[in-house]
Amino acid sequence: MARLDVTEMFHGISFPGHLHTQESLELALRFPFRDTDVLIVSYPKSGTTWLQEIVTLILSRGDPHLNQTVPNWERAPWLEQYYSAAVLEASSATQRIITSHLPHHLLGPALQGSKAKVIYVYRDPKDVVVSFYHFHKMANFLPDAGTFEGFLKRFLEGTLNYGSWFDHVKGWSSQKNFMDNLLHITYEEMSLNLHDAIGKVSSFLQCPLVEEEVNNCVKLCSFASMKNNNMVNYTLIPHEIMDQSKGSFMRNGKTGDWKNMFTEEQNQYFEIVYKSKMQDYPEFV
Ligand code: PPS
Repeated sequence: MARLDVTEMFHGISFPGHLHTQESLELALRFPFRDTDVLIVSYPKSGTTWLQEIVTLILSRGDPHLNQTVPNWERAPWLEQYYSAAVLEASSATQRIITSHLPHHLLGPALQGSKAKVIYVYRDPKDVVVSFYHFHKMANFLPDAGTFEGFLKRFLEGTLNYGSWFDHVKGWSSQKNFMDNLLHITYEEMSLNLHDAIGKVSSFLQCPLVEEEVNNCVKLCSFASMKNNNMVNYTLIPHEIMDQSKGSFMRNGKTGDWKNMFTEEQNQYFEIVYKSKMQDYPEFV
């Protein structure tokens, strides 16, 4: 499946046609979750791959075999992408790890009544937009990045692929008090203390680890370790699709990198839009 220049519009949100079809998106909305499933949900560039690695390793009790022999998109496929139905059907895992970038208003109904464990990861949106901008430059299945000024405008309008960051975060956050099986975690807390973040995820998954197992996870989930792991750094993807000569998928893995990209005017503009869109969500302001 190439379709590098195709965009699928689905419920008013654009998705890269290289990875999505109308049928795969429709199927995701009707997906029969199992109570044993673990679902990682995020807006792109928020720490998805990191969480895929953390969950894989927790469920393997720190054993590196799976995360170093099976690509992340096979052991934690994106539900809405065209290949996931086949991967999930072939899966023999007792506890499936599934990933999604879909907003809650689309995926929520399929989860209703399910005890699947959902982990929502989010990140400072200023770092998200910078990471997404660099990703657009090397991912040939995404539209041209253009200037950062224009890209930032499209991010704030919610017209980039995968839709509005604001709608995504608000939709999943609004479920905090309604879903027992939902954990929120931030990229920043994983950066600050990976050991404790892994502990938080392992308790949520009811998969307690001994100290040595946690330490193995910490080592294998470090930025340096993941950057060198071909099963997660996307170097298995052909250059025509992801051209890592233009920048690495594992780019710098830092918090606050937006300060190296935003001008003062862009920061002010961002703050104004952010405050107006998030005013009813005091935990974010
Ligand atoms: S995607 O395309 O949506 O799956 O991208 P996603 O995985 O959500 O986000 C990619 C960014 O996460 C960074 N990353 C990490 N940071 C710190 N530590 C570890 N272990 C790690 N793994 C991935 C990755 O470098 C991208 O961020 P930027 O800011 O571009 O470096």
